[in-house]
Amino acid sequence: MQRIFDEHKVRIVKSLDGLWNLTPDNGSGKSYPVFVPSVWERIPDLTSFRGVCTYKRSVEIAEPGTYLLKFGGVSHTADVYLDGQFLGHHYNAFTAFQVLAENVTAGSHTLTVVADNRFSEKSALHVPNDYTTYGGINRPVELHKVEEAYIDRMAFSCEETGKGKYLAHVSVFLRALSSIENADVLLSVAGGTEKAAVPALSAGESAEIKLDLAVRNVVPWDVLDAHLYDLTATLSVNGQFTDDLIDRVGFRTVKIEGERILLNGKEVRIKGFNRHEDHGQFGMSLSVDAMMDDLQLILDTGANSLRTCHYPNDPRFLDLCDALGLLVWEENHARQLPSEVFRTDLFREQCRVCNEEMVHQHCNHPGIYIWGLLNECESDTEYGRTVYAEQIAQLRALDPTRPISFASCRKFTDICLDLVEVVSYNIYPRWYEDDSVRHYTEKLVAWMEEHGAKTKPILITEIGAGGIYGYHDPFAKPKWSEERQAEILEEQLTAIHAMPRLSGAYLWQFADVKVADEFALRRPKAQNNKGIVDLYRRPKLAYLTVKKIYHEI
Ligand code: ADA
Repeated sequence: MQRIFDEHKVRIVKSLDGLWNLTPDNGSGKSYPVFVPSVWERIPDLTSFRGVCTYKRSVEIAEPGTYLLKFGGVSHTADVYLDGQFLGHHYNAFTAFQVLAENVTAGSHTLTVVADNRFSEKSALHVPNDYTTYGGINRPVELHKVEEAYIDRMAFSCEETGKGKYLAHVSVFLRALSSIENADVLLSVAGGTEKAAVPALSAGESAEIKLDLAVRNVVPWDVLDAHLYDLTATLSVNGQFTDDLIDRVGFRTVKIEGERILLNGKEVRIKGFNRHEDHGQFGMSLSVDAMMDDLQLILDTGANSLRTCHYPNDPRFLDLCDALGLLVWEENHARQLPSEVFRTDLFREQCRVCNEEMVHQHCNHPGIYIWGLLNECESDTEYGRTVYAEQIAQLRALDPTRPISFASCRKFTDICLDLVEVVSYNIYPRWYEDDSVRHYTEKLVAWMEEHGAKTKPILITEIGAGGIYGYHDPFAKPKWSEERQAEILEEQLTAIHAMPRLSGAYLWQFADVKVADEFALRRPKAQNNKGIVDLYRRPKLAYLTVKKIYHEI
């Protein structure tokens, strides 16, 4: 399943997760049984295979007709075929996509997915980086039977109209596969229902049906106090229910008021972690229970928020954050891209698509309170400003209900801070810069105030230090020892959370992650060792340091 709850009761959905056959294009002539979803690096022969693999499985169709094949993610490029017929292409491991198969006969069919995780001139977002681009069908696969028209997605937002009272604004996006008339959409959420007529549509046409729905006696969604409601849209044609879509929403309001971020009118102070989708055993394809294990640890430390560094996350992880009341900074797929990549039309197009998929697919998650973009890219040049402005405008148009920010590393040179509602910086005093945390941060904040951050909230989106699991030296406490990491994090978090001008910080980072070979010389064991737990979630000394401080704040 692509969510932690059923998205359909009317539509017939079948999971295609399970055993597939995988053939790497490496001249070995070998094939392997493989469980989907997973990364192919878990196959011993393919632990470091960067290339093309072909996945195949048979699909039994009982009812002839039209089907959607929905992929939660394929890393990092996919070409999909049914019985050899090309159905569609997608780039980017971190966003979902679907392909349409029409006139499918009853019987057995062969589904083929060609996955490619190579770095090349065709890939501007998946590049050698301080995290790993794995290979494979990394998120769940589903087969959906659709009729003459179907509900493609919904967009939900709400405004508070009184205690426990909200006005829900919902857009239901439909696609017609053949002409329809005499159709309507029935919407229900939190005990309210509303119906709207659907205009006659011809084959291939789409429609956005807007509905407003007043609800009462609603319990708001709040930090660490989650209350979720099923949002259900049902499509009927000629009086017959033909399709539906269920999402889970929370009633909450996010506002920026001067230097403060407000959730339901109360100030938010972030005690967060950066978390990559990476695990020593699962690679980027964590099972939901492994995701929940991470969140149990994160809740245990007293944290209240996660930053999805540096790409859109698995919707099932976002569902868990919604259910646990964890705030999420979700961001598009970009990390410190070199100019020769950043300054290409391919990069701008691949980012544009990623932004649209991220917002369309994730805008209903109540936990997401802010959209981030372009981590540590070129926000200190005129060209960079053009790109930031273009993408901020795109995100604002896609979702006017959430603030936007970007994590800058351009200390004292950034020229884009005026473009966003929340100003954010990644800083590493005591690790990369040997300066006192308080002095370093106060100096930078003073500069920010003069360069676009005045009267805006400021977040520290990264702060941390490295520590190699199991490396101890309590006397010298050299860098990379667990003792030194704990000591630095103590100074960092204590100083940051003693500065009322800041709205909080995201520690870099929750868990160690594997990095690309190109980064290995700067990363012991070819890992980014700044986690408070290692690849396998074994806690370092710093874990207890963070837990003590987060519970005291
Ligand atoms: C940057 C980057 C992170 C990570 C970090 C580090 O801030 O945004 O992805 O690479 O540096 O560990 O140095």
